[in-house]
Amino acid sequence: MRTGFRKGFLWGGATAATQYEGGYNEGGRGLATNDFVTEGSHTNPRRISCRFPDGKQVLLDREEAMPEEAVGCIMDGIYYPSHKATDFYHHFKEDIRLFAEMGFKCYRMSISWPRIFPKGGIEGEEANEEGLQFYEEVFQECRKYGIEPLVTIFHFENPAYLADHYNGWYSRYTMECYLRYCRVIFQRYKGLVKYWIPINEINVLRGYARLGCRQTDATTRYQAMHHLFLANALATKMCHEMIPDAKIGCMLALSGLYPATCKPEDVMGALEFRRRALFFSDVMMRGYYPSYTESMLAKLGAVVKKEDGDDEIIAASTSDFLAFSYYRTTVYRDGLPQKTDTGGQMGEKNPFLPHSDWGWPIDPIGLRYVLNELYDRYQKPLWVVENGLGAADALEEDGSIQDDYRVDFFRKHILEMKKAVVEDGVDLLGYTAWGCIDLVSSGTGEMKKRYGFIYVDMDDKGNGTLERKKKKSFDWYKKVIHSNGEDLD
Ligand code: BGP
Repeated sequence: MRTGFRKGFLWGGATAATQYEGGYNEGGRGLATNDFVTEGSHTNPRRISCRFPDGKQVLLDREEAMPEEAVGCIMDGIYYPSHKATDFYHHFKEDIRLFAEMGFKCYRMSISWPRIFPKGGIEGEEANEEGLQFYEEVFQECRKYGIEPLVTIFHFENPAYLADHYNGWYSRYTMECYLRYCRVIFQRYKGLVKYWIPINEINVLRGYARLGCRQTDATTRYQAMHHLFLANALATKMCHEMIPDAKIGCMLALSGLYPATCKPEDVMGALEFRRRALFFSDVMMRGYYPSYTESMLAKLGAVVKKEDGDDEIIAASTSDFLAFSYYRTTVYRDGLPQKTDTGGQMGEKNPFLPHSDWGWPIDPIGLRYVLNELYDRYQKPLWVVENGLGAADALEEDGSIQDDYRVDFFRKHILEMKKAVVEDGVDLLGYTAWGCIDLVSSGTGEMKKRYGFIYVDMDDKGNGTLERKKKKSFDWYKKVIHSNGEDLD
């Protein structure tokens, strides 16, 4: 029996370009669909700005279909958080130095696809050398400190050109462009990056901003998912061929789910709702569409067209590991509308759990539950690549940030994760805390919803010096990593 986390356990933190990198119009970068997504808040949802051929500009709901003929646009007088984000683009050396000081063994980040191919990688388009150079320096900086990069290839950010001209992932052409992009980055970074994630949280992708698709109906979404499954399998194959010692894994938002009661309708309904998330890992980990696919798609009203040979492509290359984000659990009651958000599946309030400032239940035991659920189902290595507490941190008069609540959150989650490893025998590769440095919330567009061990001086409107400050949790996490998860006091 294990007594603790494995030697070489990959402790670290995670970020994504669209929430952290900034520099949206620098270094030859093209526009991303997320560059049209406005600021927002808990009560005021983020929107997408678009322009019609006659010049009229309109703000859309994120869940709304993009009207025919309209394209994404940047409107005057509106703040778009992705444009500057918390400016990793100009601070990466300083930030990676701080990660190294915490003792990170691993840093999960994403490459901005339109920074490599401004139009997404259409035929004849050349890769942007300045973009390639930028990430090369980032990875070299990580390596300098012995930090292993874990790279997400597509994290909520589509080249706007592909969304506007090809309807994003609804079209197989986007998949071809994505694979050209993969080939270029695998080739360029093969000596620097060993761990890859082709797609972030595939199960919560929808609409124009995250999927690049103009329509939001179920057929569009699941057709796009089919293309993503193919892209995942082909990228996995390519990665194995080009970088033989690499590991490449799928990634889902897999916060846990409980039935509200033992009423059989609640239990059965919860099982079906859970399948809407596990469907994705079932395909990518096992290499085939599961037996319940037809009835699930029929209920959703989705019709998916496959081409000859698609099933064989998916079967030939499955993921090496299953990475997932875990923020919370949710409760399913019969008849509840089935919804998801950035934290995963959403349902009824759990009366047994405390909740974060943003209303997400805090459930450390749920993490152990999900680790077991997934390991029992797939028997392949797991990786917790996002977990954390979004909280409104306060700057004390002396400039310090006393985030004891964050330490408490992590302590309890890491303890349960340890039980999953030691007592339940789950094979776990690593743990990267989400938003290890403050960044823009994907769900609400706020800065106020902070996750970091490192504070960044910036407000919801982008004002601030961008100065970095260590929070109280910084030294605590350093100790956790140094002791390989033994010292959690
Ligand atoms: C995950 C996303 C991240 C991150 C996180 C927290 O679903 O992969 O990009 O944002 O959720 O969510 P939020 O930013 O909405 O608090």
